[in-house]
Amino acid sequence: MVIKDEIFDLGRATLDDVERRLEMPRRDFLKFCSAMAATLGLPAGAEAAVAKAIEKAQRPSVIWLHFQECTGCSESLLRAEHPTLEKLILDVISLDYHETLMAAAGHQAEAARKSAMQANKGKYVLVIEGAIPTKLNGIHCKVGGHTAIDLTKECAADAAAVIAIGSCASWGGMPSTIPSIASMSDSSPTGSAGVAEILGKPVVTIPGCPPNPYNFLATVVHFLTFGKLPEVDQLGRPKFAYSRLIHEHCERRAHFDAGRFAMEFGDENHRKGYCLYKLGCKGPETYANCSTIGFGDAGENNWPVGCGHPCIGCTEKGVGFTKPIHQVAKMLNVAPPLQYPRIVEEKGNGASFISAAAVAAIAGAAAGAAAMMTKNLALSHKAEEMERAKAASQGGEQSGA
Ligand code: FSX
Ligand code: SF4
Ligand code: F3S
Repeated sequence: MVIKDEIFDLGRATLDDVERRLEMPRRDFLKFCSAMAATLGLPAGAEAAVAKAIEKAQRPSVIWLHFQECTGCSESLLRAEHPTLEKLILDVISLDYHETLMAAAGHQAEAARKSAMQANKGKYVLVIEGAIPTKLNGIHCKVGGHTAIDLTKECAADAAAVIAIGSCASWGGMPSTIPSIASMSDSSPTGSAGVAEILGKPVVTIPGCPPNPYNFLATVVHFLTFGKLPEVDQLGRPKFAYSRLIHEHCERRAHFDAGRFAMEFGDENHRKGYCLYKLGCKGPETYANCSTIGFGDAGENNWPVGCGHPCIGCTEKGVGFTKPIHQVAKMLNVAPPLQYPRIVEEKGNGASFISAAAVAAIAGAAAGAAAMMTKNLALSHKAEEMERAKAASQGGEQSGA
C-alpha cells in the first residue's frame, strides 16, 4: 500500500529543529534512528532516510481503540525510552484519540474520535488494542454505547492502515482462553476474536503480551520512511521482527545444545542459568525478536527467558494462551545457529541495545542476528577484560603474599 504525501502534515524541518522539539541531543536522536533502522533490518546508511522522515515530522493521525485487554500494550510503549511516549505522541505520530491517555471523557471523548476521523478521513492509522467479544452480538464490550464490533468496523472503514497491537487484538490472546476442559466449551466465555477476524481481511499484527514497543515504533517509522507498511508474514506480523525463532538467538542456546537443563524452578541448574526447555519454554516454536532486542531498556536479561521464566509463546497463535505453560515445545528447527550466543555468567555487562543495534545497522546485516552477534561480541569482550583483570589481581595477590 502506497501512502500519498498529502496524508501527512509535511513541512517541518532540520536536525536543529528536531533537537529543540524532542529536547533530545542530536546524538541520541541519530542513535534512535540507527536503532530503528537496525530493528527493521535495513542496510547500511538507511538510518539517514529514517532520520529524514522523522525530521520532517510527517505525523500521521492515529486513532487508538481499547477493548478486552489489560492496557499492557500502552504501558509497554510508555516504558520505551527512545523516545519516551510523550515525545512520540508529539513528534512521530499525532495521537488524536486514545481512551486511557486523553484528558477528555464521556461525550467529549466521543466527539474527539468523530472529529479526528472526519478531519483525517482516509488518512489516519487505526490502532486496536484488545480482543473483540463476539458472543451475544458483542454486548460484553461497549464504549459510548457502541459494541467493539461496531467501533472496529466504523473506524476501519476510513483508515489508511489498521494495526492490531498485542496478542489480544491479533487473534484473541488472553481473553480468548478457554477456561477449563471440564466446561466442555470450545470457545472463550465472550467469544473473543482478533481484528482480522472481525474485519474479514488481513491487518498488520504486532503480537506479544505485551508486545515489544520497538516493534510498534519501527512499524510506524517504516510507514513514515517508505510511505507503506512493512512486509508481513501469513499472520500479519512484520517480518523484520517475527521471522526468526526465539530459540535461534537465545542466550541459553548453548546450554540446550549441551543438554544442560533446569529441571525445576529454583533448582541448581535453574540458578546456574541453564536452558528452560524442560520447564516448558516455547522458544523453539515461537517467532519473535525478544531475545535480540529485550524490553524497556532496563539493562541486560530484560526478557522472559533472561529473567529465568520460560517463554510462553505469547507472540505465536496457537501456542501462547493455548498450550499448557509447562508442556514441552514442539521443535520447529533443530539445526544449531551459525553464531553461538555466549553463555553469560556475569550479569549486567552487555552492550546496550542501542549500541548493539547501531553496530548492526552499520554492518547492514539482518537485524536479529546482527544485534545478537554484536551484543554477544560485546559481552565476550567485557567478560574477557574482567577475566584478565581478575587474573591480574589474583596474580598480584599471590606475588604479594
Ligand atoms: Fe494486555 Fe494489550 Fe496482553 Fe492483550 O497487550 S499485555 S492482555 S496482549 O492487549 O494490554
Ligand atoms: Fe532458550 Fe528456551 Fe531455547 Fe532453551 S528452549 S535455548 S531457554 S529459547
Ligand atoms: Fe512472549 Fe516469549 Fe517473548 S513469552 S515476550 S514471546 S520470550
